[in-house]
Amino acid sequence: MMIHPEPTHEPDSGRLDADVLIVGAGVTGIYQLYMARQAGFSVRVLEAGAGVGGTWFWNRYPGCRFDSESYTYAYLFSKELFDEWEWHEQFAGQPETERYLNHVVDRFDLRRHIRFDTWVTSMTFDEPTGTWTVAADDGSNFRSRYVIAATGVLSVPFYPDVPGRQDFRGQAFHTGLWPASPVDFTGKRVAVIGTGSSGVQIAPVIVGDAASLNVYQRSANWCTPLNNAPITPEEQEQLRAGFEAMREVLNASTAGFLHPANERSAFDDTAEERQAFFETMWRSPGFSKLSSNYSDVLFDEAANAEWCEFIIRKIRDIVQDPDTAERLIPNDHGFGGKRPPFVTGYYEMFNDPKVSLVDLQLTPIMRITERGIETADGEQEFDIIVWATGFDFGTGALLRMGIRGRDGLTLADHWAEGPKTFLGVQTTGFPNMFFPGGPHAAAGNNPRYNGDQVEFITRTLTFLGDHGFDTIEVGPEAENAWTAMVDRGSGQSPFGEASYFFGANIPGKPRKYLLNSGGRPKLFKEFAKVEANGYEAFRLSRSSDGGDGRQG
Ligand code: NA7
Repeated sequence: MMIHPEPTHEPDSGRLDADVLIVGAGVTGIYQLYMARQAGFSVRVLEAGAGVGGTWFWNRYPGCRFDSESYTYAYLFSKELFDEWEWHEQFAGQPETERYLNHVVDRFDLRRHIRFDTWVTSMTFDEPTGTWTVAADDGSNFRSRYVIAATGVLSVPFYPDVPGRQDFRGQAFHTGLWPASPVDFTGKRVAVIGTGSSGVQIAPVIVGDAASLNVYQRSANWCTPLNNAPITPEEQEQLRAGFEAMREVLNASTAGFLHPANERSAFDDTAEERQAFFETMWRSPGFSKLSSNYSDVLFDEAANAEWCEFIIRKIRDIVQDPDTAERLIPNDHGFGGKRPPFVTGYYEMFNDPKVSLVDLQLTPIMRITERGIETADGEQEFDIIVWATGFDFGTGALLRMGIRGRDGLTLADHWAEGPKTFLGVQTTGFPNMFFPGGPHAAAGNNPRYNGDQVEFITRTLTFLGDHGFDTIEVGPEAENAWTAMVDRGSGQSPFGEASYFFGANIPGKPRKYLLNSGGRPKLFKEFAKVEANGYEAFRLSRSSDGGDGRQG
């Protein structure tokens, strides 16, 4: 049972509910709560869900799991926590991760600061007092000096605008909003729409019980094996003994992974050596296929084509029906052009006679009907439709929270052409607001760089307190410079403009790169610069200044 620590109340106008108000009790929000408490701040967390976990609370669909190694995704701020928690698999499933996050919250006595079932509907900055008022859907509101939106990058599920979606009389679920009570697929005719990471994870897991499974694919993806495995007792020991060394490797890695970079180019090797190396890659865990592959495989067309050819041969070897195999081969991007999914038994699943692939490039969906899905090829009846159609990445949650900064400026207006940030933590016009784990931070293993931001924000709040400042706002020069760096760096990213990392999956969304190719090293460098020069890039002020804004 979840505990609501304090009753709803209307604060009086002069009193703050907390120094720091955090929105979201996912991986980033929990860490921010812990850090801010450690630094001595009073903190209140508002969480929309009935439990902690964020992504790992909402995405409880069968088959949902990490594709970053469990121990590299976990919190690394406490050696004791690391030692006492035993991950059972290299890539933990959602239930284990949700258990872990609950364990962290209880172990550090954080639950009493979290108010659950609380959807934030607006966040308004009050300039004279330098404070924020945050309103929730149940009519309650909260005042704090600082607000930290830890609302995640993959937290707003996206439904495509397919006619008739509401007409379907069977059961329908989005992977990103999966119900708490188990869905029974036994003997059901099931459709899965979407073949991104979520669609290819859920399909092989539910197929066993289902009467039939139709996978609706608009674009094929370059799926390679996750190669999950249990963590043996010997490996557990090694992980514990190597904790500090692992942290160092992760801190130096651009994407926050352990997989070592490969110095060799694809054409440094003979064709035979290349095949042997690709075979090793195919058998290697998760993201090593990006991090440890030939150094040019993501950036050189010919090298990329070699790796793609290798995967194509694998698909043709595994999938017995040649027509299905051909349709599973991507035709609109090279490996890494979109975020590649990692799979367990996905291609093999198509050898089961009750599974069919529906290629929407040949037969597009016309509408959802009361009984099922109608494509250009006719109507197919279903009992269950699973929408695995993705998220409004990066900015989705922030832009839906009714955020208003100085002079009534809305975040939606300020970011109309795409997000503008400094360090992915602040934006001009929104003093005392931070958004760790939002757009522009880094790319790769999220908790690593989100955690870096949380630590920087916490040090910043401490700095403000120590120096008697109570308002901080990044200046436009720093915001423009960081945003320009992100835009320039987009060319160094393997992800193409067709990727959701550019907002391409959301109609009308500006095509702007939402990550930061400089990764963690770039963040660390800039944090150090900011702290060494006493926050020159920011306007700092005291309430007693009347909000005039004095440079720190
Ligand atoms: P993704 O990776 O955005 O995948 C969404 C899928 O939904 C993708 O295959 C889309 O096809 C498909 N889609 C979207 N709109 C439609 C319509 N209208 N018709 C048919 N298919 C459609 O989201 P996921 O949830 O799988 O993964 C998100 C991240 O979560 C993942 O990368 C991990 O970081 C965890 P498209 O490719 O656009 O043609």
